[in-house]
Amino acid sequence: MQRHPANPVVTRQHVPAGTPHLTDVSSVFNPGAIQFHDQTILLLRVQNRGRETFTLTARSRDGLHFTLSTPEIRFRGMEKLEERIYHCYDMRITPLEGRYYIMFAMDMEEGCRLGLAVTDDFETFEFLGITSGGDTRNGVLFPERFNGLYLRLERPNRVQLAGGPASGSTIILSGSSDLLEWSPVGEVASGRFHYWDELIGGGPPPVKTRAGWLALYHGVATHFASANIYQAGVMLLDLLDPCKVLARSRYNMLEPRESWELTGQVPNVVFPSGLIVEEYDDQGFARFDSPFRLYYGAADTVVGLFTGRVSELIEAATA
Ligand code: BMA
Repeated sequence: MQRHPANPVVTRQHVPAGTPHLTDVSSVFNPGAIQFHDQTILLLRVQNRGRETFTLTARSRDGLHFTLSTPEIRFRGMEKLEERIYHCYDMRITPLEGRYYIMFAMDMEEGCRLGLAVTDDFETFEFLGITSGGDTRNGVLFPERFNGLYLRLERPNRVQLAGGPASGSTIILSGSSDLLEWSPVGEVASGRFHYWDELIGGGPPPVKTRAGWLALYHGVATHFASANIYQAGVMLLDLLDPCKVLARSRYNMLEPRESWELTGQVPNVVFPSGLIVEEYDDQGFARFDSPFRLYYGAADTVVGLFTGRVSELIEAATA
């Protein structure tokens, strides 16, 4: 597995001029990613110099050269919410039953909630609702139902990072019959204190393989006093009962090393959020020899691309 030599593949320079509140932005990062017909689409988190957050669409035919569209995405129906919403961010795109669902974090007065939107064409987006009660983040929807139940990974915020935002050390599985009301099903995995993944959160939506669900995640090492180091790792979850962890990477598979991962708005961050697997078999399992593209946020400032084969992700989980 390797970083693409053309990294970082999306930066703030990609934002076209012309929209006043999107002029000379600070950062473009933590993208959701999907292959849509012959295009790779990214939903990017963009921050301007007012530290306001917007979601921009990026499109590419080769997965490398992206064109960004302005203005930002408008989630139809969100304007009807009475509560104040500060930021919507970290979009995860899941293809499910012929539509594309987007789960994202919403910073509100009482903490972080999970919002859900849906699109069929990546032109118009319908806001479906706030789908969590308590403070939670990193909501990641599975691409199919399990005995009629929709499932998602989420990461309740229970830990306060030193001088920083609320975070958490346990990924749980929740279930829903309508995608709107969710209740916990069980615990999936917790942080391993003293090691690379002390605090954890789900990454891109899980990918089905014959070895289990490939679930990339981020882990934060907090024990370096001045820095939280965000890294990426991978778990394999049981195909029928995703609460069961079959394997989990002892080593991170990607850590901040390049200058643009080590330096930026928030130093020492790689944040895996968009995974595209090229080839699936006719029963919907990702092929072991299929190439993958992982789009990730680096230092909360730019987007990186990491590539390899599905088999290498599985090896990383079992190493
Ligand atoms: C997490 C989230 C991510 C962000 C990371 C590093 O808590 O807010 O969106 O990339 O922190 O700042």
